[in-house]
Amino acid sequence: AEAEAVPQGQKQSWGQFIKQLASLSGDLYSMTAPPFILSPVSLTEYPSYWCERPELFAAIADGKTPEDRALRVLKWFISTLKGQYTSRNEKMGSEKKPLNPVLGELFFGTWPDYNSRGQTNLYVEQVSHHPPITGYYIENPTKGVALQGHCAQKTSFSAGSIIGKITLRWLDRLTFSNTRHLTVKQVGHAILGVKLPDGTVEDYLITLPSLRIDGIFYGAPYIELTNTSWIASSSGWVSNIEYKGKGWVSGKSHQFKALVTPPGSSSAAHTIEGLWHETSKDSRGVPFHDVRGPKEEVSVKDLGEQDDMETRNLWQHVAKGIRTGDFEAASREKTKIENEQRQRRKDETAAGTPWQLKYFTHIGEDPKYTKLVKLCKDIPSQEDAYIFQKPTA
Ligand code: HCR
Repeated sequence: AEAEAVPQGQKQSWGQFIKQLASLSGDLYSMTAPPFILSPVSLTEYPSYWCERPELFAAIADGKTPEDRALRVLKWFISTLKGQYTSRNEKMGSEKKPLNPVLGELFFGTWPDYNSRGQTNLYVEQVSHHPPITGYYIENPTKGVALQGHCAQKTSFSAGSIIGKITLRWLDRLTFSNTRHLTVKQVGHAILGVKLPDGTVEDYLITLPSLRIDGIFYGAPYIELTNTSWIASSSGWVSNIEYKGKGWVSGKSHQFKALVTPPGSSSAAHTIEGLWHETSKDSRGVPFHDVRGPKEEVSVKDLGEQDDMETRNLWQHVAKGIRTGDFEAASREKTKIENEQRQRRKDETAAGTPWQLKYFTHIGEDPKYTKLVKLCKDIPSQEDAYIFQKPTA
């Protein structure tokens, strides 16, 4: 049963990949992985998961009170998790290793206006290659709702429990290896702005959950969310979301419990519990969110209309190789892109003209984060950010 999801010819390279993971130092994306685990999609496409239910994003603006809006923000946020963390399993059979974006890589998309919900626009730019950091901005100008954020990851490898290690010596390798997992701490945050009828803007700080990647030994990685994350509003309403997976013996995958607390209070006015990839209810049994129905994938321009730096254009030959199983072509095309990038960086250094980001500006401290983080517990008191601005020309 060992590593049963790994194709015959790739077991050795999967073993080497796991060994590399065990001595993980830094960048997971630049590690060489066997073809079966490669995704043809670049990480710059991932921010689209934030808006695959655009009607929930738009509906935040229809909230009549700060409490109503805080609940709508929570409902939209919880409803994004299924796409963010289980969609590769649904589409490709397991979690996959995304393409590692190049510096300045761009991804744009839209969700059309429909039933007066307004059009939603997505702008993504890879703001750093090493470490990989992705900046994103999602707006629904008609409704006055906008989300600005950035995301990086810190990854560590757990080699298994002590019991596991003892078992390794006297029993079989499987028992031991079963407990190995990757822990991915998401670095970064998002700020959601909601324009109110009086022209003022209500802000929400959104922090990101930690991930545990299990199933690695079997070659069938999948994600569970762990610890807690926060949504803190400038109105004073705060949601604390706790994530749990299947226990050692029982329990269900993808559980969450959210406590929604009014300004200045320490006791929750609402408790929402359920499974983030399915449904949840409040403490009176009233249904809260339901993501069992279809979602809307982002619409993207045809390849012919895309700029050289736009994700799907840039990676098209690599993606085709991965999709058609022509891994030699995929690897050749990937090397071409990487060499071209190395040369660009050398030329820039020689000319003293570093790469200029097009859509985002880095700031060392995000004032909105610094203000709203005071409503949260056990997270850094300040963070940097990437501020979106549309190019003028
Ligand atoms: C960790 C991960 C890359 C980062 C992906 C992030 C955190 C990116 C931001 C999105 O909003 C949410 C998101 C979802 C993904 O679950 C997460 C990826 C899962 C795997 C991937 C690793 C770099 C690849 C590991 C390689 C093998 C073991 C699968």
